[in-house]
Amino acid sequence: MALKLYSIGASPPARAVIITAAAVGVELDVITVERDYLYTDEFLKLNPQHTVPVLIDEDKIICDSHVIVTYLIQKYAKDDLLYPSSLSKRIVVDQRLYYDASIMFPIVKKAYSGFRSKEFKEIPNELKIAAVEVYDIFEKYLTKTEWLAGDHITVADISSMVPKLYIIKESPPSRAVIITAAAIELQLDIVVVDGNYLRTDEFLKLNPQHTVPVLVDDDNIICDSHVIATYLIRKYAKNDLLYSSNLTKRSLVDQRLYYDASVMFPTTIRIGRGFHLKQFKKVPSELADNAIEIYGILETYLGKTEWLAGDHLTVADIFCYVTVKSLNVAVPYDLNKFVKLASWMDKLHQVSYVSVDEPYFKAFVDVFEAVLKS
Ligand SMILES: N[C@@H](CCC(=O)N[C@@H](CS)C(=O)NCC(=O)O)C(=O)O
Repeated sequence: MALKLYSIGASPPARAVIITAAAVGVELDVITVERDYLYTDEFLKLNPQHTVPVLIDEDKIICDSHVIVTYLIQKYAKDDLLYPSSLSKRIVVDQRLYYDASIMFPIVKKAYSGFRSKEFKEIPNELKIAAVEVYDIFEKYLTKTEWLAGDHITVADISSMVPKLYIIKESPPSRAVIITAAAIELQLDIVVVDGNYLRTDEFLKLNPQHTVPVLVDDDNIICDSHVIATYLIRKYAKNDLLYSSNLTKRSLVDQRLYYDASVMFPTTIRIGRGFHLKQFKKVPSELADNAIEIYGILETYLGKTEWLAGDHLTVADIFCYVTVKSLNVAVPYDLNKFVKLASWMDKLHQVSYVSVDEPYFKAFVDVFEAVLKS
């Protein structure tokens, strides 16, 4: 019988448990709950600390991901590789697990709850410094041994895995992926690079098309923002609202995503590149006409449904929002003509997780302003 695991969407400690269970071949029945449920009497009886993950294995109720993973390995694994029984090896793994529990995860939690509660819109310096220190410490551990706690993978490595996203700060497709990750409450290790780095051998091995964003998730290297976002939703989201699993509904979302990829974004990037390379300081009329046509087409879609691909927000809205917001910097839309578009943009702007875009959008505006001032 499957063991029961209580989880919240993309909670990093719950994900570490799911990976460990897969590693030891244990079937889990994952019960995804809402944050409010953690404060109900029912859940508080399981875990008075009101946190997930919680594992139920027959009569045992086990709280704290680090305790759960070591329990699963000791009870179900065929060997002790992931959590060695030799005392001298085990203390190294335990030290890394405590480092994750006491230093690394609290940074992620603080950053995440700050965004959620709107306490800040950009990661405070103090947290950035703490995160950089963690990376430095990892670098030191990993110069001594190939894996975090020795010469083979252990549960300490599993607890530290977060998908890595390479981006350029102002890049619209990178920003759309960042908003999507925020929407599904997924933590990403964001690596900001500059345009020159995209042509290095190191990066070309990841993406011969030399474009960002690129996602590295375990062994998967995924290129193209639309593919990355839909992959993240299918892998990590707790429901399929953003990207429906129903074929008919999904084909409509896909159509909007392809419209963004093939028409909206190329128009935006041609304008952006023209400014950046100082080919022009005023948008050429052909490109301005393209932008206005795009606004008109979106206005038509929004005349049919409240959101771009139906009656609720989907990943298509996120992508088209980011592109329109960027295009609007160069070719502002007429608020009296594109009434539905303006109110849809406004509605998206109010969605709490969309605010994660603010510092990145500011970087985009700064690039334009720097060129206009030059
Ligand atoms: N269809 C791709 C487009 C990505 C793209 O063109 N990104 C730009 C930044 S906004 C880039 O990396 N340009 C660098 C280059 O083309 O060398 C996606 O959605 O990821």
